[in-house]
Amino acid sequence: MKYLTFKNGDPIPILGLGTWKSEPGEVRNAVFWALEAGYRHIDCAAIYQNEKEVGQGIKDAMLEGIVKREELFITSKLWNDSHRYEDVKPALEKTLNDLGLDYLDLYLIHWPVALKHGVGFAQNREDFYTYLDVPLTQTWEALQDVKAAGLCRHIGVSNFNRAKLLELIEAGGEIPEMNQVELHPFLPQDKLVAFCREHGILLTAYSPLGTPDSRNERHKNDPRLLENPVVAEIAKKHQASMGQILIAWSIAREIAVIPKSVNKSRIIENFAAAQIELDAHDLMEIRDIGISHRFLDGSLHTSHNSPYKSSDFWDE
Ligand code: NDP
Ligand code: 1BO
Repeated sequence: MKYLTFKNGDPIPILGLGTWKSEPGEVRNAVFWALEAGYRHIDCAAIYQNEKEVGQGIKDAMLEGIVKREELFITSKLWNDSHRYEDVKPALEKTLNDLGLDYLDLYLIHWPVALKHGVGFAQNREDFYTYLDVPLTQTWEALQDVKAAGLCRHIGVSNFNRAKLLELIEAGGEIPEMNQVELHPFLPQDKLVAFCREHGILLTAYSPLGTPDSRNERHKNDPRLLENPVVAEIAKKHQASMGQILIAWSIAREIAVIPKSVNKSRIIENFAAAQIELDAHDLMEIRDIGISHRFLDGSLHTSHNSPYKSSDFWDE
């Protein structure tokens, strides 16, 4: 397995398992199969409402001697309703309790959007805080403090654009160690990637397969990464699946990647993508793919009379 390296020298496995929309009832097995197959990096979040089952998969794998805690890299994310300083530590403690762990390897601010405590998804204007009510620097200070207290080893953010990252950098404390954002050939985000590299911020690519989800009617006309002819041609050349090429593309960019699957054979297939080396010609073909699309449209955070705009989290 390839690794990326944090500034203090700690490694993060470049390929991990995503768990969003992995239902309770299936995610325990997905995590267990992943650890059995060799994954050591699992991406979680409180809002996925499945951390207890993820924890069960981890626990069972440890009990069977498949993996030790110190070999694992577990990420979770602070939900939007716990951005106030006093809410951060209890939120992290709940996640740790649900996962059955005593520390996380990485804790991220999930979105630069604050909701009133106890609100899962906003239904009206009253459910939101603004940046004046809860500045991002307040939440970031709390993350630095839970790290200092030993509850997590590394801290970072998710869905942060350059302006929001700069706001934290200019506050003068610790620079975020990770930014987890949507990244795939339809959304390479070259400027954000360059900015993060300049500031020593690692990146994780979410929705690397284009989050294909036929259950979601609203997205039925989205372009499909897993049906793109350029990706298909490169897959044929490498005798690989299209999913593997998409995963290998992030790895070639030295960006961590967290494909989600609850299917045992796809979990194994995705893991094997770490062995695929794309060449310069493949990367050029993908660069010239000519389709630009963001799958996660962010409307969740900008609707219901929200004080937030998509420009609060995205540049391009
Ligand atoms: P992905 O791009 O990983 O796509 C997942 C979908 O692809 C599932 O429907 C899965 O189905 C299917 N799939 C998995 N492997 C293959 C394969 N080899 N070939 C064909 N289909 C495949 O989408 P996600 O949006 O889930 O992103 C991955 C992870 O990133 C999330 O699970 C989450 O952990 C994280 N994330 C973080 C966000 C954030 O705001 N920070 C936002 C979105 C995601 P099946 O399970 O049946 O295999
Ligand atoms: C609730 C949407 C965020 C996925 O990580």
